[in-house]
Amino acid sequence: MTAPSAQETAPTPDVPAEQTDGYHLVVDALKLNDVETIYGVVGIPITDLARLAQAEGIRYIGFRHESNAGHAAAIAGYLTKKPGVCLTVSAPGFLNGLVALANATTNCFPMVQISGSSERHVVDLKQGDYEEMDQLAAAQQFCKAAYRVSRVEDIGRGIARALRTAISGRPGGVYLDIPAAVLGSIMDAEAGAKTLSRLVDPAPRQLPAPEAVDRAIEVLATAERPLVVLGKGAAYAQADDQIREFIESTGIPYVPMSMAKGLLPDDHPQSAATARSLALKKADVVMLVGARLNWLLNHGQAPQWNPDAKFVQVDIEPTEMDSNQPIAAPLVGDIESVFEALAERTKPGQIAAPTAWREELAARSAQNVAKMAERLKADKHPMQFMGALKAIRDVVHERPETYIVNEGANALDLARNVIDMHVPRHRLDSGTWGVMGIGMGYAIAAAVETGDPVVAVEGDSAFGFSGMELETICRYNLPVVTVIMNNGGVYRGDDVNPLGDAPAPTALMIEARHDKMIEAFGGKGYRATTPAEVTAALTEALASGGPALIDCVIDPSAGTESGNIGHLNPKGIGLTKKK
Ligand code: ADP
Ligand code: TPW
Ligand code: MG
Repeated sequence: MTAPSAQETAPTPDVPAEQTDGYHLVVDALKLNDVETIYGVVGIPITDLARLAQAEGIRYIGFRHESNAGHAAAIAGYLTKKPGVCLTVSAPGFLNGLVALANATTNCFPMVQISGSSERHVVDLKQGDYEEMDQLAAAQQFCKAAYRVSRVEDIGRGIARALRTAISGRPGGVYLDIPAAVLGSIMDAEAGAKTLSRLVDPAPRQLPAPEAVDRAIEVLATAERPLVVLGKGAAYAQADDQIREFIESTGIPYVPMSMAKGLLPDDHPQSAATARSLALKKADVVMLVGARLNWLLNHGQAPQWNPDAKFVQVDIEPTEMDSNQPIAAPLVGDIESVFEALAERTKPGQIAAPTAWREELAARSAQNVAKMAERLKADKHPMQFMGALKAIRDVVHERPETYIVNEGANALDLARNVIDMHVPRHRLDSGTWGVMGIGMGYAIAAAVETGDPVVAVEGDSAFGFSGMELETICRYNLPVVTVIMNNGGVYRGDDVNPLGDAPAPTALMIEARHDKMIEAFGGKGYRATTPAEVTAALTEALASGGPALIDCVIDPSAGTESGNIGHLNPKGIGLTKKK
């Protein structure tokens, strides 16, 4: 199909009442299944699809780059437990969105990427169509499932199937390919309406087997040093009360993974987050709840873990079991059902964390908290990460409904530790891949989906991956405050090229004024060189409720290479510091 003919097939107000077309069927199918928001970037062949969706009452949020629209859809899925929908154009737009689809799949977020595509018979013979690409084949390996709708009467089925696949079982990203010709195809309206269906029970509960529950109870009952690890699957499950009840009634200490922070408030007496190393090293029974034993948990291996630890794992995905360590008690099911079954089948007092263990962890926590307080007290000049982050922490502490989006290396690792969370699902970060570029997309979706304020704490490099979406934030006048930890580089800003004047690979412009960027779009820019200025700027920005950006000038020599995962760096030549 050539570009003009795609335009010609656009839905027009004069589609006769007794007829419908692919555009209308897509919108009708989405509405029928409660899709309220679409995140996307328009162009042939989906511009009119976006227009029609908007005209029919679906909120359309237009982005500047598809990766950001995709990240927004993915985190919307995480926050709402309903698939987030991203709309992209053919080939390049599709590929830009695919990064986010893959990232959503990796993080187990429910998302559907709907992409327009070129004419099948031209693509298949590689005749060189406008934005030609075999998108279905390309998408397969990067998502949970990929489908194509090849006939207008299959649109309803395709959308229902994509939404169910994204949300059921282990959530993930689903690709749905809709060729331009299918969007433009006409069919009888009454027959068309009959092709649509509303999903019944799209994410069915998955109950654990009673014997699996009893096995887990037995393992937990024998523990001397039990530990619960809460992952983002636990946060996603929205079984907050059941999880809290289990933890508090058993007294078992817990460690939250980064996006599970706030599931129970970070200052909960049973939180072992501040005694994490000791907890991992000594725990004899570890109960993983919606958390994979991947690199983020050192694969469950010594020396970080007790080599004799037994694992209980709660996960909806059976194939996750035994992936890294033998699982003594697999609990396959959805977290809410599993915790209900545990509550039902545990005898009073049967699982109880020994006091000695709880006290040991509490004592280590107290020590570490005191150490951290010392570090946070230091108000050095030029400003350090800690100074800026403490200021942010104290301001958002007053507003626990604030969403924190966070990416970078040092900017990520340090903010994760300093900014404590008190409400579930309010910390959104680089996740399983440690990906850069989620920042503005996550921030936009959090604001759009909830209406609550968002503070995006961004490394200066990390911010660059999605920075143009400042315009999107301003266009929709969203309550997003972007705070840049501007240390002038990837990891730090004082790396030099020993051989010449060209900037070092990790260098960024130390004098960059990110605050001026948002001013170009009518937002409020601030520049902060001291923690007091950060406090003042953030307080004012949050009170205003509008888009703002605070460029925090951080010591360029602050920060370590790769943040706290330097051990994953192959031996390299490292930094050459400025004399
Ligand atoms: P983290 O990075 O926070 O440790 P992961 O992303 O590694 O978390 O793990 C999330 C896990 O949660 C995945 O294995 C996924 O299958 C699981 N999961 C997601 N939703 C549910 C649910 N409703 N019930 C049970 N497990 C779930
Ligand atoms: C899509 C590699 C990991 S962290 C990072 C990069 C480029 C930026 C670190 O600098 P920043 O933070 O943000 O200024 P700070 O505070 O340490 O100075 N491309 C993608 N993802 C990743 N993870 C990278 C590259 C990387
Ligand atoms: Mg930096």
